[in-house]
Amino acid sequence: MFQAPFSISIFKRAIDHNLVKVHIHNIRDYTHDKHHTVDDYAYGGGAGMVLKPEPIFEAVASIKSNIDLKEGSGTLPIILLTPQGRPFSQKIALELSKYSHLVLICGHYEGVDERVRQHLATNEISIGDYVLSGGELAAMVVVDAVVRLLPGVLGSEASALDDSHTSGLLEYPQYTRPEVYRGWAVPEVLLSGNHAQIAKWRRKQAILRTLECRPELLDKANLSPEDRKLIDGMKEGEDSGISTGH
Ligand code: 4H7
Repeated sequence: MFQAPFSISIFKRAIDHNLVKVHIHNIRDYTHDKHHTVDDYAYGGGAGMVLKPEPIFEAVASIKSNIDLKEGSGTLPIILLTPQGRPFSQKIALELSKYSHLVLICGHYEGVDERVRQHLATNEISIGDYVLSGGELAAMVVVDAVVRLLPGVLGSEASALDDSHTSGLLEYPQYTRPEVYRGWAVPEVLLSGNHAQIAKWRRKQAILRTLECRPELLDKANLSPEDRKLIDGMKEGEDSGISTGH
């Protein structure tokens, strides 16, 4: 399940250039019985199976023993992907990108013994308020968001800083050729070559879009007094032109 995403595009480049290493561990390899049992019935009854603590604790212990944490790099986050975790965000991605190593634990199809949560995991993260059949996709989402923040992974360092959610705003609209498609023209200003005007237009569009689609983001966004003025102007008039077409 992890092979495909990690073998293409940005990941492949990052891994090939030794900017990051991704190791996949199967908790079945940390069992001692003939059938490599990783789950068992839930105490108290009920339909679902529960992942046993031993293989997960042993897997993490083995992984830890192979990690050489450099002086000062401090702790090793052991992250459990779970619906009850801290809601994942760009801010958390940025925090995680500072660590030399991360361990992510994925429950698969079933729940995880509570002792893993309480005594092994150092963090719990949820990628959103929905249920997944396993933690793998959630782990890949977290790894993708973190890896693209690592130095050298994106083509230019500027790209990650420009991202939606880094600034606290949504991204401005983008256009490429043709100049007119089915009668829909690219905004004039983008063809003008006036970079100051273009930057201003983009800032305004990012704010408009955020106001329209995710107004709650504006409260936390890093905005200049000029931006604030712009927003107050947009909020006032009914015909402020707020429409992003959604
Ligand atoms: C840990 C505990 C993450 C992992 C329970 C994981 C959503 C998210 C999982 C579960 C996840 C998220 C077991 C809960 C199967 C759901 C049907 C894996 N789901 N599961 N149950 N939002 N599922 O980040």
